[in-house]
Amino acid sequence: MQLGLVGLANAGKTALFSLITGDEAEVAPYPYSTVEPARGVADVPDPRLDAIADAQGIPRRVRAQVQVVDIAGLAAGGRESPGRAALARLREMDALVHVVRRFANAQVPHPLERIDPVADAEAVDLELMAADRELAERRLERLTKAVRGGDAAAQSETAELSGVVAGLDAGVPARAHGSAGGRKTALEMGLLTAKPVLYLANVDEAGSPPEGLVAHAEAQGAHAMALAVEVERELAELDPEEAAQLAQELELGGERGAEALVGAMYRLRDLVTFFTGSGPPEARAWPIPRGTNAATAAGRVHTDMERGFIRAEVISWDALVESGSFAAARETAAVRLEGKDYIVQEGDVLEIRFNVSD
Ligand SMILES: Nc1nc2c(ncn2[C@@H]2O[C@H](COP(=O)(O)OP(=O)(O)O)[C@@H](O)[C@H]2O)c(=O)[nH]1
Ligand SMILES: [Mg+2]
Repeated sequence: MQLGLVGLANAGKTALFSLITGDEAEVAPYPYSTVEPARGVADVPDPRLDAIADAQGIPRRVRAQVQVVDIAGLAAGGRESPGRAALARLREMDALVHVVRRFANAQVPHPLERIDPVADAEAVDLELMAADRELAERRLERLTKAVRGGDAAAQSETAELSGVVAGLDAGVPARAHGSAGGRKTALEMGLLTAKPVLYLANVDEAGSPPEGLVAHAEAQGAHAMALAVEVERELAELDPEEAAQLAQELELGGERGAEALVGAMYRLRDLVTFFTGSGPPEARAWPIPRGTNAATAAGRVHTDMERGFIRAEVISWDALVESGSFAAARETAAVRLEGKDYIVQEGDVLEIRFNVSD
């Protein structure tokens, strides 16, 4: 999964990038402190994976990963339109995190000299919608010839896309478009406002996202969360125990930092996690779309496993931890045998039986 960070200058995108990837990128109070897009990888923390590995004495744990891209040159705040290169990179993303400033800091200039999360979110969304409109218009133009020639697919795409464009003109992001067909067309052609988005209010200290921002997100079927990025960055410097204690004093809550963000992204993309690791050498977490069957899930691990899929031994992670080992769980009949059509559930541990003869 590739996650793109968007937002006004100085909203805290690069700060968030370093927090979740652990990479030190240049965080500075200037517009365009980000010159080149920074790419990083965020490990998805998952205590269940550690529990599975600990219970069975498995030394190696492989966490799921999310690619994060901090893209420069986008949405200067209405004074300049976003660069083409930045837009093209954004189109490759699976989902967006829209960072909105909610922190007060006189040393950090705001490009529009205000602290107004909703207005900021709207300003950036407007630019993204304008960019989408341009791309959609170009696509429609390219379709005209085929439409006149009677090409049915081109005709239906044109109808769907025209609807999306009319919505954009009325200030409706493609993800909030009324027709499912239109949303699908928009997503497939990489329209930015069709992508799943998480609005992240970058706050001074613990708190909820501003109500207005929550409403702005919900109007599009999206979500909003709050994160004190700078505080989290300071906590990340401390050793885990100190950090946990300080977090408690600051009332930052249970889910924090990268964990909170990644958790929200998983809910946004409707992903579930299954595990492999019925014994050494490694236990591994695998994110898949909810509703994926066992054969397709096996294919994530190895194409041979899907091709030669026979069946899967399945146990929920907590039952496995309780049993202490896959072998013990088999004896108590806690392990089920499932076929290729079994829908993999959140927290399942899978041992895949497969056979490829050639
Ligand atoms: N007080 C405060 N300052 C922040 C916070 N997040 C970022 N900053 C500061 O704001 C400035 C710009 O942040 P940066 O991540 O470079 O913004 P970007 O332009 O969106 O990438 C930096 O000086 C950060 O230290 C925050 O939560 N609180
Ligand atoms: Mg930056």
